[in-house]
Amino acid sequence: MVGVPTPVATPVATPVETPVATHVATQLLSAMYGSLSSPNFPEPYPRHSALRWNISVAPGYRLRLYFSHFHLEPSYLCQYDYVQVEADGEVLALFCGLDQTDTEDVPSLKIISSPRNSLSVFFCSDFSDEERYTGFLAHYSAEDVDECSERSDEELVCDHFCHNFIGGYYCSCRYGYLLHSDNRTCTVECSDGVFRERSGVLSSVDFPSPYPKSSDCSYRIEVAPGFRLRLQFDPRFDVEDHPEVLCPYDHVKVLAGSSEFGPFCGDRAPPEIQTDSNVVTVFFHSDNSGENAGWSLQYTSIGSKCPALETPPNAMLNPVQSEYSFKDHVLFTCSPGYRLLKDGETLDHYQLDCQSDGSWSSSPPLCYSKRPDSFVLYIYYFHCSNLSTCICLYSMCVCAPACGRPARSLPPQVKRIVGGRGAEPGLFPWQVLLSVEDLSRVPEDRWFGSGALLSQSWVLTAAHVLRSQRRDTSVVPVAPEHVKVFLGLLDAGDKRLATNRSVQEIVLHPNFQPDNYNNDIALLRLEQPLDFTEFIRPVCLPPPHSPVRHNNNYIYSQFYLYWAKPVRTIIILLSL
Ligand SMILES: [Ca+2]
Ligand SMILES: [Ca+2]
Ligand SMILES: [Ca+2]
Repeated sequence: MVGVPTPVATPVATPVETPVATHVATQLLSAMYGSLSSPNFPEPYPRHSALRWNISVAPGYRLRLYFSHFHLEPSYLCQYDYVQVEADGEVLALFCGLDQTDTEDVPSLKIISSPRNSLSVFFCSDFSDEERYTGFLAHYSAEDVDECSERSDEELVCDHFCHNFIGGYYCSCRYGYLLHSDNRTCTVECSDGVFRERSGVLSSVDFPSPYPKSSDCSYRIEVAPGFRLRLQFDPRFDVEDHPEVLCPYDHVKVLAGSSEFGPFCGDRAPPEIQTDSNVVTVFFHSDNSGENAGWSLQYTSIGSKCPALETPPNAMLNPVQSEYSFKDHVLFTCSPGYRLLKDGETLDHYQLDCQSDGSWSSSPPLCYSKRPDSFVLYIYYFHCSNLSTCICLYSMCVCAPACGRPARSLPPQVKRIVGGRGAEPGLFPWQVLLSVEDLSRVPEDRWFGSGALLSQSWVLTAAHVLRSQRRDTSVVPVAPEHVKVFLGLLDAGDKRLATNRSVQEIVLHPNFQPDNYNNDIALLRLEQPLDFTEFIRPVCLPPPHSPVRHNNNYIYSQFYLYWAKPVRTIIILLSL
């Protein structure tokens, strides 16, 4: 073994060719000790001799050889007679003659040690002898190799503890480790357990002490759906690497959904990893060598954010936060004097949950006055984008172009109420022309009215426009099929370029009084929804609770619509 103190300093010897035409008698020796000698010993050895002893014992031993007698014909560089000791194809010693010279060696008291468990001795005599030479007598014995005190290459024989015994050795590991199947390295069981807390720390085993070898660890982090995991490595990062090849020995890998990060190795911590997943697996592989400190990381999870909530009129929400994320709840209650309405039911309170996908579990409820003639459906607006507005009717919300915005800005001389002045296209994109035509009556009923577009399907108009003409004061709407709606129209005399729609449903205010025009308000539902264009856009409803001038007093308006579930009718009330 390399580095073993050998009891003999073997001179550099040139392997000697076996004499030509001489038969080599080979003897195999496998006993743990024994002796060998030149032919006829102690009598002079014969000429033309060639003998080989191959000594081989069990692994875990090495062989020691020493000569108790040595008497061979001397010759320059041992060209005549000699003894050569070999092991593993290497010449360990070449001996000849009677005494040590500058060019020849004799065994004297030297002990030759084999590197491993075999040794070969070769004796050769040439065709002549000047004198009588008595040859040699040598002895060998097997001795244990202390593997624990010797190193193979740079590595210790055993990763943790080494136990030498005669003929072998074995390794054991510190508590908590397992001996790898290589019987040398100590590995760990590191793949069980799931991290379920919303944040935590995980690291290589024993961090920052060197991590175990020959290990494949996987760490699973699993938080509730709706959370996204973020990993931040400790700057003390040390995973065995290679200057040219990417992480061939040890590496960290992160798997998050379908995304993979890494492999990471070296002495620089990977950058922060923001995943889109609530389940992350960190894999760590180590090979059977090296001493590196390892890695540690902190993980955190962030819930999906829900859009900002606007408090509906007369409602209170709790808790009020600047932002809400997954698992947050908001409780709605109504101010005194108001009832909470949700999905057609009257409730004391209503809870919205911020869901895993970043949406609210429902639209906010409504609070309406306990007065019996109060509104039923409330159209409210909240921010959708810079260019559009979200309009919710009951719990159905759509993003629509922002209401009340002309396609072009109004010229300064034009007032909101235009007195006989021609308007440009797009200045009043919510303006609707209603054409009522009942040919079944005698005389035929035919008239025009105007309305304001509220949404893709709803038009606000006056009840007297859609009331069937009667002699009495009864209020009956005209048949929807007798009404035609024109939109994006500039000139009432030329409807060719206008968009038109049939009517599906007409709703007159139930308290419309034709004699004095009280509650002169009606709604009309289009058969097919509209696509908003430059010339077709909705008007704004008065925001709830905005001051409205009425009889020279400012009062608050409430303008609500409700899609009442069981009867599918729309009731509108403008309470002033
Ligand atoms: Ca000789
Ligand atoms: Ca041993
Ligand atoms: Ca390694």
